[in-house]
Amino acid sequence: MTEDDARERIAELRRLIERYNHEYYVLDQPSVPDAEYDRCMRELERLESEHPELVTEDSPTRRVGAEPSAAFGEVRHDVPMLSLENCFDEGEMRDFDRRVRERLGQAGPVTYAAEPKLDGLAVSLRYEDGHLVRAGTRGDGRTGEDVTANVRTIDAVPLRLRGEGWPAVLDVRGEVYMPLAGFEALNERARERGEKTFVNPRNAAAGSLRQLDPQVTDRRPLSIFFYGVGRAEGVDLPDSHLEVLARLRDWGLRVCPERRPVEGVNGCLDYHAELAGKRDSLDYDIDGVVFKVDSQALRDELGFVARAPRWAIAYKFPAEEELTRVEDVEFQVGRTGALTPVARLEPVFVGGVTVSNATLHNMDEIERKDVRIGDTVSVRRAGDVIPEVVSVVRERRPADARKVELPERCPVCGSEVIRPEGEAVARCSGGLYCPAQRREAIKHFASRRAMDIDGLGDKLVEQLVDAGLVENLADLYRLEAEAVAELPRMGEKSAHNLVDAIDASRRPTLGRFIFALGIPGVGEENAQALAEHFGDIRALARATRDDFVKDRGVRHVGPKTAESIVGYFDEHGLPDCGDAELAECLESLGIPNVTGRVAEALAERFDGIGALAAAGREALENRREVKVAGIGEVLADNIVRFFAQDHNQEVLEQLLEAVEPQAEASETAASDRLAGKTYVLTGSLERFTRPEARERLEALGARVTGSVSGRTTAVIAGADPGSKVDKAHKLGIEVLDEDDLLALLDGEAG
Ligand code: I6G
Repeated sequence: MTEDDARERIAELRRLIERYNHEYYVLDQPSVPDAEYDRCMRELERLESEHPELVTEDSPTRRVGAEPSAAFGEVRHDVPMLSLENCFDEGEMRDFDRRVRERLGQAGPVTYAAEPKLDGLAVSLRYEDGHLVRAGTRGDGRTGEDVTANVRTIDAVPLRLRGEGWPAVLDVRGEVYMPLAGFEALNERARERGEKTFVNPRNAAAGSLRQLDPQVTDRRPLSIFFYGVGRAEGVDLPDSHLEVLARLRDWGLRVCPERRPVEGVNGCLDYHAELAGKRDSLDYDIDGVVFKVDSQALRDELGFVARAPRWAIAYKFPAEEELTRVEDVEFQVGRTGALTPVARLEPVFVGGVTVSNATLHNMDEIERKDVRIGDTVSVRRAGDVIPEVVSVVRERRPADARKVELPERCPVCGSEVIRPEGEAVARCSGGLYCPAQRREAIKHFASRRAMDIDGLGDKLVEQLVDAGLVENLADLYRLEAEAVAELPRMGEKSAHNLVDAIDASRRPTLGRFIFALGIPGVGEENAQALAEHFGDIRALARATRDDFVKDRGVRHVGPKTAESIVGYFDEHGLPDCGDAELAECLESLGIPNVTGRVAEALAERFDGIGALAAAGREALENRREVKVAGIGEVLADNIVRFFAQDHNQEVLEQLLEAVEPQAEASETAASDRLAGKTYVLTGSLERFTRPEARERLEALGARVTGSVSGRTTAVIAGADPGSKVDKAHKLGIEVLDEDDLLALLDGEAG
């Protein structure tokens, strides 16, 4: 490519990229997929690196240009960045409007321009001859910090103005903010890396813009809305503020799509109410609405008072964050047994209501935020969201502030509280017994995919529990129609129907029954695997951890270490350890991979060097054998713990007096057309969930198992099937797809 060709192509690519940016950020209407944008960007980067003499400051590739600096320089605002008068209720809003009309001598309604007030950071950008030359924060209104290098990294900020007719010098004002989705993602990443999270999007935006290294800012998801002009040289702007904003948009400057003219104070109040309702669905935090007299001529008449214009006001929403004191921390038990710490607060008015409780989520959060009883904390309540403690004001911590301790016993039922290692959530182990979990346990038990008790929905379960007719699962089978008929909105017929439906559920498949018990973490597939493996509920209830997972070999000895140990003895024979302890001796031999902790583990396991030398690789290599498909350590612990609870055993025994789980396919099979056939389901199906497919096959008498063996009739594979299909191919077993499955169920194949 000649230099001229490169110049032409570079110019074309820059135009394209600027257009795509404009369509994406300003018009909200991208015309090409992201991949095409990326492709253009890469091509431009390549051409510019081949032709460095053609690089310009405002090329889209140069957003992150500057080196990190030691401090921010200063920016003087020729036209000061003013502040806004605030108001907080309808009365104050009406006062503002009255003052405006009185000053203007206008009896009729004034036209206002309404815009959301973003909770971000005010900035002023200067464009000279259409090029971005400078960006500063508000600072004290006259002098701010020079954040040009950082603002250039914000993709929504054009480095060059578009279109035509822009002023030779344009100072344009806007609010830099962090979209909520980007904020969540940023915090999620920080959490994953164990780094500090940002308290709210505003702090995140401010922290991101005030980075001395623009590369850091570049990685932060910032955006901007422009809301006004400070100075425009050489161009007459329209009289209407909203028309000015339309101009800004034409020049490629992003303006808020929620902006709108409103008539008089009633129009303002309607808009304010409307936006308050919309607030939670916006992708950015707002803290109120700004109303401005739309006409510049009228604004000029009104003028300024102190440092605020008389023609504008910010009508704030109730604050969503306030400070208060943590009086105590209590633990609530949720329907799944999870213990949630709740801060009891000195009542505080926040987000439009008085808040006296706020969630602390879990023990990890308490530790991360270091919340103590007695602390002054910032509490946030946004929209309908549950109030939460956001952060602690450490300077105000009293000397007698107390740490929060996780209780050892469930505050509701007194059962042991368990918090598996490495998990944030602590749970009550009371399961079927704990009143806090009872309702949900019963709802789950009755549900369609569990015992499938017709007509026993969530509402009815609530009624039965509230009336004291059902306290545990077994009570369902003791219900009498006469008592049920007494419930509100329940006639005799419905009561009989319910009792009949409960009766009809007395012979579930073992898999459904296990699933219905609601053992933490045991879903339908696991329940089925357990049913197939144990064949009997009492055998499952008696199982120990070793029946699910078994550790073989020696701790810390992986395959490589096992191999080097065996290799060492093959090569060197039996060394003489003398009087040395086995661990010490092993460590001194210099066997590759045998570190101190490996030597300790080997010494614990073997009586002497002779026994170790005689051990084969099998006896050394540490492997965790999972005996039931899908049941790893955590689930195994959950299962053993569930059945170890006296009260769960008691309910189970009572249940088994009424219910007879069936180890094989359900006796209610609609036909036995597929009797004797065994299928394995794998991958994701489009038209069924796996449990549904299993149910349909079982209804025709087929067995559905979790692993492929010589007895498998066929493997039915959906998308992304994994190793089961490979195994089927190896064993020469037929593999069917979803269409084949449909044909099978419809009776067209077998
Ligand atoms: O801080 C501000 C946020 C939003 C503003 C503002 C605004 O309009 C939507 N408008 C003015 C005139 C000022 N500050 C001074």
